[in-house]
Amino acid sequence: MEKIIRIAVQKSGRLSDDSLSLIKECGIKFYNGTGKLKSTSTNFPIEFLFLRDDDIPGYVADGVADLGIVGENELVEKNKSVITLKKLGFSKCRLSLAIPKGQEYSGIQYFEGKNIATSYPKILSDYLKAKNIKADIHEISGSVEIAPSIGLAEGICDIVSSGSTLMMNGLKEVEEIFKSEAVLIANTSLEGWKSEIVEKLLFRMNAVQKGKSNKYVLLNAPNESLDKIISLIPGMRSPTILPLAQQGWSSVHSVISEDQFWENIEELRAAGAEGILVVPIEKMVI
Ligand code: PRT
Ligand code: ZN
Repeated sequence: MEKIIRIAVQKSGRLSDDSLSLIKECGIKFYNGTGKLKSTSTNFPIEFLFLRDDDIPGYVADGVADLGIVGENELVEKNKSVITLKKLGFSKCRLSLAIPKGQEYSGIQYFEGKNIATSYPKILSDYLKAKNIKADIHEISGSVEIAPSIGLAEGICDIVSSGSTLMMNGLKEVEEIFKSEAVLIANTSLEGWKSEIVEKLLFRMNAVQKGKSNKYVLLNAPNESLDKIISLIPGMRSPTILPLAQQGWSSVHSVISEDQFWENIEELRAAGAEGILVVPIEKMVI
C-alpha cells in the first residue's frame, strides 16, 4: 500500500484560500484546478480531498480523511470524535446572538420563551442550557439574518465577523457565545507511518507560524550602547554583532516577535539605534 495521508480541505469558501496557502508555505506542491475533488502532492505524501466544510468533521471522524482543516464552529456543532491538533489562526469569527436594533436588551433573560433562528442548534442549545434559558430554536441552513424581518424568529444566532451583515439587516449583536478560528483536526486512531507523516507536516506548520509571528531585525548602534540593545532584542540564542566600517559602531542582527519589537522601539532609538530594518521571516525552526 502506498504510504500517503489524506487531508480534507474546504473546496471553496472562506477557509479555502488560507488553508491552501498554509499548505503551500509548508513547501507542499499540488495542483488544484477548478472542479477537482481530489489531488495528490507531487513532493509530499499527502492527498487532498476538496469538500464542503460541513462534511469535514465527519469524514475525519470516519477515517475517510486522516486530517482536516475546518472552523471550530463547524467542528463543535457537528460533535464528531476527532483530535484537534492545532489552531491555525485564520478564519477568525464569533457566533453571536442578535436581535432587532430597536429592541431593548437587558440581558440573556431577554431570550426566555423567544424564538431564535440559527444554523448552529447544538452550540446554541448548549449555551442556553448553561444559562438556564428556555427558548425555541428554529434551525435554518442559510440567510439566518433575514429571519426576524420576515417574522420567522425574534432573534438569531449566527456567525459574525465585521458585523456589517447584522447592521444591514437591522440587527444588533447582544451576546457573543462562541469564538472560532480554523483548526487542524485528525482522526483519533492515527498511528505508525501515518503519524510520522502528520508529525512532519506539523513540524513544517509550526515553522511557518513561528516565522510569521517573528521578524528579523537589523540595526546600527554605537558600541557603548550594545549591552542595552542586546537586552532589548535578545534574539534566539543571542544577537549577531558585526563591526561597521566606521569605528565605534556595530551592526546588530536579531530575531524577535513583532509585538516585542514595537514595545521596545522607543528604547532602542533612545539607546542610539539607527538604520533599523525589520524583515519578514519565511520559516523558523528552533
Ligand atoms: O460551501 P461550504 O459549506 O463549504 O461553505 P459555507 O458557506 O458553509 O462556509 P463559509 O465558506 O461561508 O465559511 C466557512 C467558515 O469560515 C465558517 O464555518 C467560519 O468558521 C469561518 N468564517 C469566518 C465565517 C465568517 N468569517 C463569516 N463572516 N463564516 C461565515 N461568515 C458569514 C456569516 O454567516 C454571515 O452571513 O458572513 C456573514 C457575517 O460577516 P460580517 O463580516 O458581515 O459580520
Ligand atoms: Zn458549510
